[in-house]
Amino acid sequence: KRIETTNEEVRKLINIDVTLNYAARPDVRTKTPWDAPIIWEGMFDKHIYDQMHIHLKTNVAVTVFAVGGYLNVYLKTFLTSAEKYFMVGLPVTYFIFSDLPDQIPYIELGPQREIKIIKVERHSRWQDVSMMRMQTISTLIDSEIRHNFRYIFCLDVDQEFKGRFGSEALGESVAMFHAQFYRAPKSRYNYEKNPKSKAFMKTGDFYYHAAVFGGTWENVKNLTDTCFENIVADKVNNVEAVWHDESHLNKYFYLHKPTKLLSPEYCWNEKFPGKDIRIARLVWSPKYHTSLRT
Ligand code: 2GW
Ligand code: MN
Repeated sequence: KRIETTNEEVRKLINIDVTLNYAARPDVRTKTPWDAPIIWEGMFDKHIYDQMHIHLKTNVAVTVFAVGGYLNVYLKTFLTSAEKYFMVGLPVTYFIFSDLPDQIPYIELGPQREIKIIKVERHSRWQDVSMMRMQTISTLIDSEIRHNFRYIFCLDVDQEFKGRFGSEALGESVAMFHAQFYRAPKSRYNYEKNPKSKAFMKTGDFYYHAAVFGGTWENVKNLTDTCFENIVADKVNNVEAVWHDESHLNKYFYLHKPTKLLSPEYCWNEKFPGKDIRIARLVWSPKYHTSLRT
């Protein structure tokens, strides 16, 4: 088990992000107005990041939900591709939440990598499957992650890794640009427009994708608790944000600025024209809505 205080101090002393080369990508936005880096291919030295994180004994918890039909359709591709590209060289534990734990496929894992399976109930509404993840993740942080891990990434299962998604993506509080909106005017963002919802916002910084978020366990704990409280308050008031947990996540990141942003390389839709995208690291898997959303 790691010693939290020591690691905390080390983390503050060594800020690897000072090695980022912002000038390497004059073609895209590489910093937010509050000076958080936006990570693009060409800006970072992967060896510096990996060596530093190995030295710091960094480990990463991943949470992923595979409930109902999503288990058979997406989980195997997600896991096998993650083993090839996600935080290779670092200890990673996948926490897989499923209502069908017996049906989770066998996957060969690399050294220092493990899978933990947690049974969850299947909510009858798919909107609740998605939204209730916030509560489930928060509970897992309390019971397990805070004692054993420094970082956590919370990921949708309907995605496939196709390129390095490495330690350069780790940070205190990490948000993901939504591939569909990163070049769009703010007026097109899917912010919640109903003032009765806790997710309501008139303006914001960017539009974030809930398929990828992460950070230190402390920050993700605060995020999942806040989003879940707001989701419950909406239920009490009989309203539901149009984009569910993603609407609440966007409100959270507007009020609590992320310290690192991932360019759309880190969650890309290969059907979009990718003029700025030199490498697709994680891509959206196809949707089968008519058969799965029932
Ligand atoms: C979700 C919607 C419709 C039918 C099924 C499900 C479903 C989702 C399911 O049957 N089983 C399941 O395990 N899930 C989990 O919830 C799974 O991990 C999946 O990746 C995640 C979010 O659902 P998904 O991927 O179908 O939603 P997207 O790709 O449209 O995602 C965005 O919007 C969602 C809210 O509507 C979430 O915020 C999500 O994080 C966003 O990427
Ligand atoms: Mn998804």
